[in-house]
Amino acid sequence: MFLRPNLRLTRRIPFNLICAVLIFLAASKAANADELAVWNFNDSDLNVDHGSGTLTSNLNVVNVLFAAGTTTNARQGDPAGQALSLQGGTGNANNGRNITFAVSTAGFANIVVSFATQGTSTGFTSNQFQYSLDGVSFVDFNPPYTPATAFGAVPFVFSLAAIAGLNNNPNAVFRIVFNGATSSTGNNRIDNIVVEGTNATATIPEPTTVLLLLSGLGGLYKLKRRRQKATRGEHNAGGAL
Ligand SMILES: [Ca+2]
Ligand SMILES: [Ca+2]
Repeated sequence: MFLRPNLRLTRRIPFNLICAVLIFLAASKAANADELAVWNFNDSDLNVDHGSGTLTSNLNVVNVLFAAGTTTNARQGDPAGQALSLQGGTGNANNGRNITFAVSTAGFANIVVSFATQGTSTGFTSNQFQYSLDGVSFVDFNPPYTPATAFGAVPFVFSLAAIAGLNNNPNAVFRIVFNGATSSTGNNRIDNIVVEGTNATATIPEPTTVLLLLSGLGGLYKLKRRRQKATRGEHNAGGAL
């Protein structure tokens, strides 16, 4: 984007202030979220599909299935494809069990976890999102949630920006504990699990970027002064006639 300064305005605004604003804009751009791990389940497995991470489940294996997914919360142009589909199991044995996904946040901050989900009326109706700083102790985050019966257009989003211990943490782990299933085939689908954060090392612009900004703005300022002098010269010349 080319910034065309209002020359009349720049005469009144301190040069340093303009530089500070430009630096802030550069820093804001660098702070865009990066996807650390994405599971789209389109290949009907638990392996991560973009980025790095490990997803495991302690539900009975026969109740870990895959069914039609959604584009809600999909990234990088992923199609709906398949979704993870988790069943209550015989005797609702899977109540209290979980899926757990470990994603290193090394170099990143402001961690956000999101996913699309839906559930049948006899599926898991009370699901608790948790995080862990060490992969051993898990902490409830937000109250339990109940999925709607269809994916809908809005994903569940858990912003963990306030949990400083999750920043720059190679041992960060996230978990969903499922409860409330009332039939063996009652189920929840989950699709497009995304763990993202902002690059903690890129929120301050590189020194070269700052120098480029300063030199560019300096050049514009000199050009403006030259034009002003030239204009004054023309006026003076015209007045002498
Ligand atoms: Ca999918
Ligand atoms: Ca996969």
